Amino acid sequence: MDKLLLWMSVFTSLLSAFAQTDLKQKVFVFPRESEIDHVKLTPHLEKPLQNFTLCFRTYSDLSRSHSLFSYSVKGRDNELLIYKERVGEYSLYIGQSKVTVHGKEEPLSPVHLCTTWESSSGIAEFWVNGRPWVKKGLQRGYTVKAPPCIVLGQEQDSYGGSFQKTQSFVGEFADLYMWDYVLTQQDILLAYMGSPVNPNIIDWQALNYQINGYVVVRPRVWD
Ligand SMILES: *[C@@H]1O[C@H](CO)[C@@H](O)[C@H](O)[C@H]1NC(C)=O
Ligand SMILES: [Ca+2]
Repeated sequence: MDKLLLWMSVFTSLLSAFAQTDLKQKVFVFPRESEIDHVKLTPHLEKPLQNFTLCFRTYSDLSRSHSLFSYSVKGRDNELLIYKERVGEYSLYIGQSKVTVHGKEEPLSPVHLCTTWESSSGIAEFWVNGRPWVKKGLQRGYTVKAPPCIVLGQEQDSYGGSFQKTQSFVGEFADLYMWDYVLTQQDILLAYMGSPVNPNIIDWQALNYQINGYVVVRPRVWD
C-alpha cells in the first residue's frame, strides 16, 4: 500500500512537471499590486544562450516602472531582464549589464513587444507593435546562463524570490514566446500578427507554468 501511494505521488508530480496548457486567446491577469503574486515558468532550457528572441503582449495602466520578464540564474538575479521604465522607455539587462531604449508608444494601449539579442555582436533590438526601435548593444561575447528561474509579475533579486511591490506588474499579460535565435523582421511580424513560427524555448500554446498568489487566467478581449 505504501508503495502504491509512493508511485501515485511520483506519477502526479511527473504529470504536473510536464503539464502544458494551451493559453491561446487567454491572458494572465495580475489584478492588484503586491510583492507576492507571480507566475513561475519552467522551460526546458539547459544550454546557455548565445542568441534569443522574446515576444509577449501586455496591457497595463501602470505609470511607475515595472518588471515584464525576469530570468534569473543561481548567483545572478538579472541574467536576463526586461524592465519598463515608463511609456516609450524600456531596459534590457543581460548578465547584470543594462541598456535602455526609447521610442514612440501610445499610453494606456496594449503593447506587443519583441526583444532580440545576439552574443557575437551584442546587438539588442526592441520591436514595439511590429516597429523596430533604434538598436543598442551590450555584453558582446557573453552567454546567458541556464537553467533559469523565470518569473512574470515580479522582479527577482534572488533566485526565485526577493520581490518588491514597487517593481511588480499590474495588468494583463499574454502571448509569451521565446526562441534560441534572432528572428527575422518577417518572423517578428508574424509573431505580432499572432502566428509565431516554431518557438522552441517558451510556447504560450504549450505552457508549463505555476501560479502563485492572486493571478487569474481570462480570455483576451483586446489585441
Ligand atoms: C548565434 O548567432 C550567431 C550569428 O548570428 C551564429 O553564428 C551562432 O552559431 C549562433 N549560436 C547558436 C548557439 O545558435
Ligand atoms: Ca533584480
